[in-house]
Amino acid sequence: MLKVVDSHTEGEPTRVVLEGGPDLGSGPLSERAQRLATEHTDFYRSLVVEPYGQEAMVGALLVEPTDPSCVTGVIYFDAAAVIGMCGHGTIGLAATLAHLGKIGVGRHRIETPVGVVEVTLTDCNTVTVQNIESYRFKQGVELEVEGVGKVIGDIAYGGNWFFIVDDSPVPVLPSNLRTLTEVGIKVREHLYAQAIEGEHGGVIDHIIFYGPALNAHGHSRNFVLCPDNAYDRSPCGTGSSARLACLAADQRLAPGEDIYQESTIGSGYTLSYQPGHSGRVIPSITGQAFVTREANILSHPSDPLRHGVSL
Ligand code: PYC
Repeated sequence: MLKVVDSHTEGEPTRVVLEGGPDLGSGPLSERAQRLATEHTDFYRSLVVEPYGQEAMVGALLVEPTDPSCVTGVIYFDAAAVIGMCGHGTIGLAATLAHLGKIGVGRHRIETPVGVVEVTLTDCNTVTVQNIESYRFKQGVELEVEGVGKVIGDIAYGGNWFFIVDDSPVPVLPSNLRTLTEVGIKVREHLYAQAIEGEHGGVIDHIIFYGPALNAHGHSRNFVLCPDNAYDRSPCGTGSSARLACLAADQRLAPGEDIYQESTIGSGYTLSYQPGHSGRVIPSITGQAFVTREANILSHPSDPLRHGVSL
């Protein structure tokens, strides 16, 4: 039996696995994440897809940290991949740990496979994540995508790899969700077909399109395609980190300056950065999460759909 706590961060769901996960051994979290990805695919997938999970859900498996100054270690995954870091998931995790009485208002460190991040809990729902150092790898990469046309974007890292298109080929509006998703998938397939990668062969499995904000205080609105082809209901913490690195590199945003990033559904994050090493940035992402469910997941050996619906 698995003990989980579900939450949503600005509309994007997170499922924290407290107990009952597979034994991933000890050692660096990056190695344990690799073990989860290769040896326990059915386990992690089943938690975030129907009938046991839900669309867009990201899982957060709690593990023992190697760094004793951290309140926990965590490995994030969606239905298609184990991912390096997750911004909305970390906000959801902090709200979950507060709900369980494991952390209080103040600053706490959390270990992920890509490094230690810091969370500041302002109240039981409001969390600021100070993410790992983020950077732009390539600027103005021009693609000719079949059925879409010319698409120009930056390749940037914020804990995951992103292709960031400032000038969305499709208006970023909820009414265009289906088209945004289809075009995002085509862009990602084009990157794969052309072997266009992040640094050291990093797989670019997230695509972001930007358009004008719909609210007066918004900086811009984004659409984020995740590895499992679901779109992020929040503005994506790691994607926003990667974008901050691009804005900083282009001198379009000063250190310490706040912007409000709208998501596709109209929720949002307050974002800013401080300079990091070698032109990188240290992003801050502030948003709210609400715990929605405490549950025991029962997996029935006789249930043919216990590993999830797979079409
Ligand atoms: O918030 O970083 C994020 C994220 C990644 C995938 C879904 N959300």
